[in-house]
Amino acid sequence: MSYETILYEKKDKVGIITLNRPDALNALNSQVFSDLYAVITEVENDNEVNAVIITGSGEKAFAAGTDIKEMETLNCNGAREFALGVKKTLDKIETLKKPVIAAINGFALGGGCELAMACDLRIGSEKAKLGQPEINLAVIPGAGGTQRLVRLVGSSIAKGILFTGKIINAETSLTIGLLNSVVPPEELMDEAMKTASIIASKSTVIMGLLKDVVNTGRNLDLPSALAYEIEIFGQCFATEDQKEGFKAFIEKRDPEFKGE
Ligand code: DAK
Repeated sequence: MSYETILYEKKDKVGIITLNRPDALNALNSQVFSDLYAVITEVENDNEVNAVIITGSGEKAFAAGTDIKEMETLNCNGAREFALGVKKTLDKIETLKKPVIAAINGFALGGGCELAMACDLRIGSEKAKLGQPEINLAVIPGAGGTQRLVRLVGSSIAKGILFTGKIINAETSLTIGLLNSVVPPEELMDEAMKTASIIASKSTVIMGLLKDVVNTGRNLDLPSALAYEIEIFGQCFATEDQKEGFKAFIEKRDPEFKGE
């Protein structure tokens, strides 16, 4: 299927989504969110895709924010409606049973940073620039920026970023844990593909459970999260892949997972 504002290709069990509005620094308008929702649904139903990379087209930006020109005319109700559409898409990415990697090639600001934070891993080029500059526009982040950022880097550092609206570079983003790794720009997609391929080679059914346990547990108190982990650990033993994984280890061979 083809999409209006994004490009989508499949390579070795990895789905690569490219935000494709380079003239607007890949600003995220409602069509982008709608296209993203549709492509993630396509990935969800595609047994040939085990991991996803999201990146931006052009040399400057992953996404320089939600589309300010589109948002300018919104009233209160319109803003809430827009926010619900955005939330639906970011929730879809976060709850997708397949890991999603943001390959951040440049600006990831506002909604762009929020999109990256809804992904599971964030790999940045040395040119990546991240931030939540909404305060400069006299709005607050509306797509998880006040919540996911706090969970990722802690409330003190998050408040520094949110309250000043300052853009932070790749090195600082790595230091505070907002990025998982940083590589030269020309190596970004290779690095993202390398990580995605490792992930894609694992058992898809167990990977889905693993992502869910981490995400669900983050929203629970520790005793409940640990109890949930034990429950899902038990469920692993009801899968064919668990049996294959253990058998392959004992027989000193590579496992052949079926995702069952
Ligand atoms: N929206 C629309 N167009 C944008 C844009 C954006 N966020 N960012 C850049 N562009 C457009 C510019 O208008 C320009 O278009 P033309 O003038 O050529 O037509 C083109 O992209 C190139 O941008 P610049 O000429 O400005 O490029 P520079 O290299 O000089 O500057 C920059 C790059 C990234 C520093 C600058 O473009 C900039 O400051 N951009 C805005 C960054 C920003 O403030 N981002 C946060 C946006 S607010 C919500 C959900 C989410 C949010 C809020 C609510 N709900 C669900 C309710 C989030 C809000 C945001 O993300």
